[in-house]
Amino acid sequence: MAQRILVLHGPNLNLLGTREPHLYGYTTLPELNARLSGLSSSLGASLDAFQSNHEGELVDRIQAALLDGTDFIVINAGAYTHTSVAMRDALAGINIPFVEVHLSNVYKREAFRHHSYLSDLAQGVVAGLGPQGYEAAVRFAVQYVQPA
Ligand code: CA2
Repeated sequence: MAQRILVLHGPNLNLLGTREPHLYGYTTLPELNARLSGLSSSLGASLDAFQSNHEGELVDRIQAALLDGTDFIVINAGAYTHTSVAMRDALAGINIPFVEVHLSNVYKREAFRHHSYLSDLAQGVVAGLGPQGYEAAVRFAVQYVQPA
């Protein structure tokens, strides 16, 4: 069975590539998702991507991962990274391994971005590598789920 990877994008990431390119680059969200889908296919895995600006919808999608056979989650929770106990509880509750990704280097930015409610539950954290950070996370996911 092909491994199933879920990529979750939090609030405002639908604006990728259209605003603040100095922080988040020029790649749009559809372009990023297409790139990640192609990468996972080439590695023999399948990928589903979901973006929402609403905390409850993200919690619902995390819970749904329990039922849809998701093996690994790659998540950029956006600003909810720094605020959401609900997303933390959902990820802790489903017990599916995940990597936390940030496009920007949050440690070079405001102090409130230095704390994450997710990091201590994650297999790993990638920050500051732009879209390449997601690619690294997908490669890690495939290897983690099915070691060569
Ligand atoms: O660096 C990241 O990936 C962040 O998760 C992005 C969040 C921010 O709140 C985190 O601290 C770090 C913000 C996402 C906003 O995305 C936009 C993209 C384009 C234009 C405007 C916002």
